[in-house]
Amino acid sequence: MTTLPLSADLIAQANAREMAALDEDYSALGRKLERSGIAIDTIKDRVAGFSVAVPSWGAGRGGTRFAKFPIPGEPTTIHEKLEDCAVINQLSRATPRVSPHFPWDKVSDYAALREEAASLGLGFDAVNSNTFQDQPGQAQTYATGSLSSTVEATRQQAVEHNIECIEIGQKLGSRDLTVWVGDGTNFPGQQDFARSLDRYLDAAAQVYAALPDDWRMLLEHKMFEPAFYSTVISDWGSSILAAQELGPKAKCLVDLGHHAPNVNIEQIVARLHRFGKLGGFHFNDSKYGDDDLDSGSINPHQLFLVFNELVEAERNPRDGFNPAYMIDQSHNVTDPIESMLSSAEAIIQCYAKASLVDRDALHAAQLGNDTMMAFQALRSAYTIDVSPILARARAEAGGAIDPLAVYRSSQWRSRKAQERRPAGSSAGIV
Ligand SMILES: [Mn+2]
Repeated sequence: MTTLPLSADLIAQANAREMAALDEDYSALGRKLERSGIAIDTIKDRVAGFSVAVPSWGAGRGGTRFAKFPIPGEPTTIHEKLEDCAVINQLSRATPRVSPHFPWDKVSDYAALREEAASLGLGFDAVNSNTFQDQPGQAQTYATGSLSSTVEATRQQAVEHNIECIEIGQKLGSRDLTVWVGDGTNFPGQQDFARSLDRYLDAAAQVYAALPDDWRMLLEHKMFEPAFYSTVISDWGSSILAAQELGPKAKCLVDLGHHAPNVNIEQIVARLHRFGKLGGFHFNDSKYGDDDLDSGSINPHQLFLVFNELVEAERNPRDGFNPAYMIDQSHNVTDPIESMLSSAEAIIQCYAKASLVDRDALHAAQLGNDTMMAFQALRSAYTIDVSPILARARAEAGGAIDPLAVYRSSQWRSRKAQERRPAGSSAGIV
């Protein structure tokens, strides 16, 4: 039995007020698209079939190295986080899965947690391991790294933690393990580049060996931070080499913020797909580095270009193209529910726009070296306002035409502020 957190009547009443305007906008856009030979309902159906996972930790306020500023009513337990994730999904109908993180989301009974999520209309997505922080009572420190540490007992501890995450994930219905390690160096000469990678590969192979047949191991690369001179899995090159060495169940995960500024991420997407190694995405945006800003808030055009490659990839699948999509952001100054509603909208808009690209015209222009018309094939899709398509898909699925307005009118956060214990204000990147 599913019990969603917000009143269905509240959503229905708000939608009733918006419906006439939406009908008008949807019809007008439908006529415009029809002139280009596109049936708007086929795009709406694609939008309705698209979903993106939200991270459990994203439901809480994030922070920087300097501070975290909690808000009243912020969730502090996995149970409260699931409740907030259910609000996001109820309004957006686009985020039906939660990506958990261990040990942050540890509970004693995972079968019960799975049922609790299901009762809120949620399932679980990729499981994330954590070998970049020390936990109370932990035998070995990760100060020397984890899967690549020179200390054998530390590597072993990291391997065992990842295997435990797989076991938990099996109980939760997950099928992916995402592995990001903070391993790296801050000084030239601190570690040997080749031997560090050897140790990582050897330890990662032990985790890989524990994967069930239908699981994937998603390797997340990151150029810097917390290590600032070198990182063991620093870029997509290191990632794909490691994934190729580990085996077919190892894939690469692209976090949009984990690259040098101005890197052509859409080309990386195409490269990884070409070799059957594109396994997943962490959506966010950035201005300077791994800022973890809201998806599409800084560079929505880049997000569109990434989706353009993903739609191309969908048309030319290799090795079971089925990337795990997740939002990975740090909500430092907004209500996390509002940020994730807004981000899901930005992500799906780019997916819808990429779906509108006239691929025959694009490919013909590319083959004919007609640079301007190739560019215009992308530009004309990018400039279309697809928001009526998203709103219609949401409303038909029981979500809100205007999710932010309904969320505000629900007074969810202030009601939760009466019930939930206050969150701590410790610093910390999430
Ligand atoms: Mn990430």
